[in-house]
Amino acid sequence: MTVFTVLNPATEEPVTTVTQVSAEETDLAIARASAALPAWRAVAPGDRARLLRAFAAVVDAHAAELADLEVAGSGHPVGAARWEAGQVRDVLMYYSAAPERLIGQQIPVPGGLNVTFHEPVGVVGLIVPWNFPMPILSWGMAPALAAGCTVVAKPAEATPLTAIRIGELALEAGLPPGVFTVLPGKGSVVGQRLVDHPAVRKIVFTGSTEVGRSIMASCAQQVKRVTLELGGKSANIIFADCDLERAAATAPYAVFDNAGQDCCARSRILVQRSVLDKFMALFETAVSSVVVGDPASAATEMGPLISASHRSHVASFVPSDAPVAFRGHAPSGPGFWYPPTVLAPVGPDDPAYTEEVFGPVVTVTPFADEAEAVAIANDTPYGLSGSIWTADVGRAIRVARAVETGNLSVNSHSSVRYWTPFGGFKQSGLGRELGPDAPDAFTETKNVFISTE
Ligand code: TAP
Repeated sequence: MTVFTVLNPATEEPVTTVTQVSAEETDLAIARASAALPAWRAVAPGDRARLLRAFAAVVDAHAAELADLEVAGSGHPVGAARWEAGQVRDVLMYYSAAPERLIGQQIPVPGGLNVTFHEPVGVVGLIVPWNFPMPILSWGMAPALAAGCTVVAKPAEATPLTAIRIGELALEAGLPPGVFTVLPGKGSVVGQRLVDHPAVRKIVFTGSTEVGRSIMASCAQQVKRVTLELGGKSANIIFADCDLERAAATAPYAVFDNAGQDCCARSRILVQRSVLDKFMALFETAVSSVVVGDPASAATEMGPLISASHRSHVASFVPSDAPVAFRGHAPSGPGFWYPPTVLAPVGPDDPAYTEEVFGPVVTVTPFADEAEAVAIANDTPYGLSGSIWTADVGRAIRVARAVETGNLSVNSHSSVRYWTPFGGFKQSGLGRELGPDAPDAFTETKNVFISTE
């Protein structure tokens, strides 16, 4: 039996221990999920909808408890953690409308008609990273359950607490046993078993591009369905004609949210050269104002990094001779703290400029014109997110169409909404989550001819 100690990233104190699931126990859970599938897919659509709404209500009733768990176990600021618990409720409510809307087609053909059905794909394996344990769990869980699939979820080893609790709340809400199961454990054990087990018909993976690539290769052995939400290195493109004060004031939150441990982090700021000096002055003021500290305090905007090893990884992008333009604050003493850090000017080969740091480190690069801004933004194997700041509507649309990325915002620093599609171009992923079509990704289309002769 392996036991994992969850540490509070803000204090380095143990929060609790979690017994990790073995490969054999994973097989048993998959067998229970397979056994639960026929009855779950047969639940009348309206009743499945009611159960998902009941699940949402139970999550809502425990939102404060879930948020406190995320503060203690993941170091998220309490304001963010409450929003994240609310997101689980909202995503469940949104997809509770889906069971009654899994609508097929009727296609006229000679001698009869064809009808299509959306059949649940089967048991879904959901593999979740440590950076947003609650929202990312819900993004896969809710549409899969709505589509009539059963779900076996593996939270990240470091942050299992909220997922375990949400698994308990599902039972409390009345979901039948085996329909939604949470298995804490290692990716190399539980995650790999979900990928390899033939009874698991689809994998929904969110995590690093490196692990995603190997999961895609393993899934290919069984032609297993897979959705991949992977890394990012997104650009925040600031044109001279924009509201520069607003662009600078929000730029810290575009990259330092969740201490930069955000796949959508706009970790490359591109600024039109004519306003570079003015932007840097405004940005320095904004960065120094970010409130970094005790995650349990309502005023805190940025907490610690997840672990000591991750802090070492982030720090490796800022060697002693790094071009640090300025830094924000971070507490000293216990906790995996790292201050918001701005690097400029950076060379095009600097790893902080080319690689996903997944921490509060951002680079600033000047550009001359629209064509150069687009070329720099696209000069990355990733394509997940990004922002464009300009007062010119035509340019906003031209640049939004030209940047090879899945989710963009214009004159805003955020682009993720559960009722709009989310996912990446290039090595940022495969497939889309969220939005109205998400349940379709958990179904197979069955086409049936009915003779009228
Ligand atoms: P990973 O190391 O890739 O881990 C993600 C999940 O996969 C964890 O649950 C992990 O388990 C599991 N895993 C590891 N090896 C596995 C294997 N061989 N088979 C099956 N599962 C395995 O990523 P991370 O460090 O947790 O998260 C950071 C990365 O996720 C960043 O690159 C970030 O950009 C990306 N991310 C992307 C998005 C979207 S939506 N595109 C959102 C959030 C994060 P363990 O915990 O045991 O390692």
